Amino acid sequence: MLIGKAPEFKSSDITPREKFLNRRNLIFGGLAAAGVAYEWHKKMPPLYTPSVEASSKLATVPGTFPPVSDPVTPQGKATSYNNFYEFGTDKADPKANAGKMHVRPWTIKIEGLCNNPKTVDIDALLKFKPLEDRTYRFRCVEAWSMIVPWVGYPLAELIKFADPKPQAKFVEFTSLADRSQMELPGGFDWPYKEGLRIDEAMNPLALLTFGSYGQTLENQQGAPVRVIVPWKYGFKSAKSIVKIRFTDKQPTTTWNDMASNEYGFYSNVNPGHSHPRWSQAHERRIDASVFPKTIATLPFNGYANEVASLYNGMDLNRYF
Ligand SMILES: Nc1nc2c(c(=O)[nH]1)N[C@H]1C(S)=C(S)[C@@H](COP(=O)(O)O)O[C@H]1N2
Ligand SMILES: [Mo]
Repeated sequence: MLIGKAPEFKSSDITPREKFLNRRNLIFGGLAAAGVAYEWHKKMPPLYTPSVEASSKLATVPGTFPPVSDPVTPQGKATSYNNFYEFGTDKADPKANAGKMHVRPWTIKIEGLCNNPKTVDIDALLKFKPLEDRTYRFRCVEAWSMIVPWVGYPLAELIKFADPKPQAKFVEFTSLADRSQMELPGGFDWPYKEGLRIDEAMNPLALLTFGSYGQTLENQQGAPVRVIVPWKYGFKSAKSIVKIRFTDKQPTTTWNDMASNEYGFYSNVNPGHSHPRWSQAHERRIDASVFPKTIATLPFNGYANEVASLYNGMDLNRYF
């Protein structure tokens, strides 16, 4: 299978960091001025290097979305304290280990109950719609939070392109699982899977995300493409996606499958509904320089105006 599989890793594929950065700056200077920087992949040979070296600027257009007044979490913090269990269960593991992952070439398979099933190349996907800067609150189920300027376009655009059939009610996301590039620790049923109801996925806040802080995602953040669903606990935001499938049944998802009493399918941020082992009423900001360090958690992570109507008539204690 071709999906998400990169060619064999050869040491000759590695571009020395200095050389690469210089070349990038050269190409970039001209392109950025012309406003076509997001097409940079076209101009460059494929590079199979760790993301720290491959991370590049992404040109964005102004978008409209609810502003966040809290200070943005420093980039170094948001990219060194991560959950990406494929690379290990410690918060420092993803940064230490995800450099091994090849993010080019990369394809995303669109399948299931849709009229336009297709395998799409990541660079085509990246250029499909203008990229926006979207600064979002992000709240992990483990009660920490950060504020990150993500770069992407609404997931709704990809769903419209896929053109789901009327029977399709859910969309399932599958992450890469490749033992040659990842640890894939035991005790999990890899690949990592997540899912949303289609109307949730179509909400303008749900972002198909290619970057953060104006640059392509670091591997540990889920390069080359992930989902960001800011009103839900972090685990709903699947990383390094290789497949999107439309289905009429609620898909099984990694954490819900592991412990359905602890991690619901919906997992909307809800300060009133405790996790069986801890309260969800507060969150610790991973940015140590902000005060206070612990703040009250908001319903739907502060996005109630935008998303609460999706759940009208639902008992959110039952469908947590
Ligand atoms: N494929 C995959 N996606 C994943 C995870 C993971 O382990 N594997 N962890 C989730 C969890 S629990 C959180 S909190 C966020 C973390 O995103 P961040 O590292 O960019 O903060 O990614 C989510 N997406
Ligand atoms: Mo999380």
